[in-house]
Amino acid sequence: MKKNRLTQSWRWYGPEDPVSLQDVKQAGATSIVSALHYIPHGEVWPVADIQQRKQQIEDAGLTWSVVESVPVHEAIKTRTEAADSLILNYKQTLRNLASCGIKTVCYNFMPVLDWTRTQLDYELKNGAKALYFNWSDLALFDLFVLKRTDAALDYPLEVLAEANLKYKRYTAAEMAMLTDTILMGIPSEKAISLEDLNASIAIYKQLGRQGLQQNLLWFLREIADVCEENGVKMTIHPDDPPYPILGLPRIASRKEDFEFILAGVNKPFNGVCFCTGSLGASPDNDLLAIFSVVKERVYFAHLRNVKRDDGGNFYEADHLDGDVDMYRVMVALSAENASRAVPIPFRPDHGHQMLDDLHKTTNPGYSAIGRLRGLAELRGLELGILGGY
Ligand code: DNO
Repeated sequence: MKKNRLTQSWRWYGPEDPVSLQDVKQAGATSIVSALHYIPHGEVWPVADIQQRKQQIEDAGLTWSVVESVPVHEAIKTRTEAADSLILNYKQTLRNLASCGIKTVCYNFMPVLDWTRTQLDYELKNGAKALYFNWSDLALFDLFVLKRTDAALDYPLEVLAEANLKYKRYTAAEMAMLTDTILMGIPSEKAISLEDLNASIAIYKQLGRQGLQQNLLWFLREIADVCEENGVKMTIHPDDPPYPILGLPRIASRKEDFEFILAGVNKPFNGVCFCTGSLGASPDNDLLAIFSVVKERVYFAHLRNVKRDDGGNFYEADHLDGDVDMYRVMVALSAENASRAVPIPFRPDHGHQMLDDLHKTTNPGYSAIGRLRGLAELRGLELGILGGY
């Protein structure tokens, strides 16, 4: 009997992506993870636009399996005035996607900033480049660029000392680069401004962690009917990195957070995107323990590795190297997948900028060759674990 394999997927930013759908085919993925990044957050995605993207993907012989992301507008996360009408828009977008047959949706509930790194070209010994997160660089930005009140209270003394040294040493260009990197978010969407970030930090301070948790539950309850009626599965992406930064609350970082989210709206549509790189950035997270509590609700996976140092800084390592035990993760994921009628899609999350891609302009983390390597390694790992086809 043929064994259940995970669906090999690939993030594609759309026609502007320097990695073409032909490249994706050559890498061996069969399904695409995509989003209509050009539509401003909060607006309804028209059926015609969804169909057009779907057609482009299908014309290349691929399928559109997951939407990553339908972004949750800040007004929903903070539940301010516009939230009620924005929820109506969100629901309409879900209906429209479902009417086109696209029913797995990834989203996050991270305040203001999506994933955060302090460097996008951290050079590894072999010359490849990786994404990097360094606490003293974050502190440097926080203290001297953002100038957040009481920021110094959030960092250990060694980190503050290092940040002060860097402040004396960094050139204006280096400071500007650091600022851009932190504010960037998704490459094809616009970066946030310092003013907006400061204003949002004040709003989230007011709201607090519990307030944000309640707003997530409110959001999930609001969309529950539409998801159930249309067979939509929502998958929350873990916080990246999985701890508070810049004074912003975090609610999807640890095992308890996921237990809270899944129990809070205990319905099958309420699922998780199991992102090993995000969760693995915290030494406190036991990934297999987290997987065991969420596994039935995992409808999407991001497989990536990280290498941490003693100070909690980390770079993105090769997919089969680093602090995440990818072998054990794959064993657990494959076992769960074996019981599924619909295989779980996974994508090699990020990849090093390497070989020819070092000379190209690529989306940070999303160049072709590093991900191709990651995908090849992961599919081989899976096949070995399954013991054949
Ligand atoms: C980073 C990605 C995230 C993810 C969103 C999901 O590379 O994994 O940006 O797409 O957080 O909403």
